[in-house]
Amino acid sequence: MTPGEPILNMPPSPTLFDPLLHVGRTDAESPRDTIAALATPSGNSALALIRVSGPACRRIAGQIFEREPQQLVERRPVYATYRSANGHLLDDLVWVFLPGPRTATAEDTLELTPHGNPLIAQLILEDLFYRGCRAAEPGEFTRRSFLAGKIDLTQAEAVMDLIHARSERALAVAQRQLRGGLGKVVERLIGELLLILARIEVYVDFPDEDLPPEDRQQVMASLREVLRGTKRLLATERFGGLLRDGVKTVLLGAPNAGKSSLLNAFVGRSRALVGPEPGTTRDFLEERLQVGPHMLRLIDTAGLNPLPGALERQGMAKTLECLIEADLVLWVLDATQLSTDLDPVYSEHLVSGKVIVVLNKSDLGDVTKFDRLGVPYPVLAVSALTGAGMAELGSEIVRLVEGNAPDVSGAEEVAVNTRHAEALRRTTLMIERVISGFSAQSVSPIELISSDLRCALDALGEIAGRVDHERMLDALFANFCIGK
Ligand SMILES: Nc1nc2c(ncn2[C@@H]2O[C@H](COP(=O)(O)OP(=O)(O)O)[C@@H](O)[C@H]2O)c(=O)[nH]1
Ligand SMILES: [Mg+2]
Repeated sequence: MTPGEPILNMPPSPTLFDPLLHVGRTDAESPRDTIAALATPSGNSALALIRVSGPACRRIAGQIFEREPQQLVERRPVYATYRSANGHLLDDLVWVFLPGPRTATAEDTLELTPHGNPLIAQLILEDLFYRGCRAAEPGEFTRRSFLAGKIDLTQAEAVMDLIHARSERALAVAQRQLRGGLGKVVERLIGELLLILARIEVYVDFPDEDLPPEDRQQVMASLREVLRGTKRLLATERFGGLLRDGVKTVLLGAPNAGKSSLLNAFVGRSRALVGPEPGTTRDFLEERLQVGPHMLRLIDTAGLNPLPGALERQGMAKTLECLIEADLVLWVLDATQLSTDLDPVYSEHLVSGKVIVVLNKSDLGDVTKFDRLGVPYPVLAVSALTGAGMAELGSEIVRLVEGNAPDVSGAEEVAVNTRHAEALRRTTLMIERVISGFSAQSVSPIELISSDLRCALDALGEIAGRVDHERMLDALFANFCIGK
């Protein structure tokens, strides 16, 4: 790389642009804004990425890199010097011009890769704004992708999930959703519902005719099938939460059992205070850590002292709150003074499938005799001090978390978020209403049934961001004739 004129010798940005040197939008361009933003975090790094999208990209790239807009190199990286509109050298960088519609936003796109200095990025952005771009709103590139029909809403959400995923498993599910995994499942359900609607809707226009019993049965069978589908999707909500928010894991136990030591052993450093006198931990503290393919939010709590002081009592109230919200409980027992006594206030929140009993201080006691603890949870002996048994504990945690994984195999594996779940609950409700409307005891008028079905379709359509299903309906109806 040939270093250009040093950045620091440039005049400060307010005086950088000569107002007489105006280069605005040309009339030929469509009224749609061309947006620009830094796509990488603002900070010092080897490189930064600036994205520009919109109709002015070609003109602006032509101006900056001094080429005829029609003769821009397309889809290939070009190394060049970036000069601002008033002739200042801003950086040597690589740029790529991607003509629409074969781009993420379907618009002409320009990507610039300057050196990763926030000052350079800022100067380049100011120059781009001066040349007619405006600052992109948060998520605006993805939004344009969605509006252009390049991705559905679930894929737009998956972009966010992918960026924020903190575990391998969360990444894998986000990747699948980004590839349209969830969208496809939802589309299939929509397709089935549309067929049902088409089948019964013809009778709305012919009130004298009634749905023949064999059609009625088929419709019922299809409805039940769709209902199974929506319920299967809904069942993935909990796992979706574990992936997106992390597995809220609470260390519970008597004072001195070694809860704080376990937290430290997990995170591999001295995070929590540890001490021989009971009641060291008064407040709870949380650490995020990776266990296998999952992200755990491990919470150390105040010990459960049967005779607490005032401050300890407050700490224990917090422990109870954490316990109630926990996805997973590590119930820590001291192997040298074994007791599974637990105040019912706490024990009532111990649910099989989300509790592991951790026999700590196995380096001091004979753990073989503790097979007979008589608790309905898996029991593992560990030593926070020596690290013995910690790997096994990790595996057991992963096994329990995976126990929540939805039972849908392979390519269909998806995990819905709260927005999807809310729409799915409405869909389920509507389909259940339709099914009972069809049942022998309470036959609803066909108009009512069809309107409920449309509500179910709308709710499902919301998941993918599809609001208008009329067109698809038209196409479908065209293939139907009365009596079929
Ligand atoms: N020998 C041995 N001592 C431990 C072990 N884990 C914790 N301790 C000790 O037990 C005491 C209480 O530990 P701490 O983590 O503060 O317990 P907490 O009150 O449950 O948070 C400290 O003196 C620790 O050093 C262990 O696995 N082996
Ligand atoms: Mg402690």
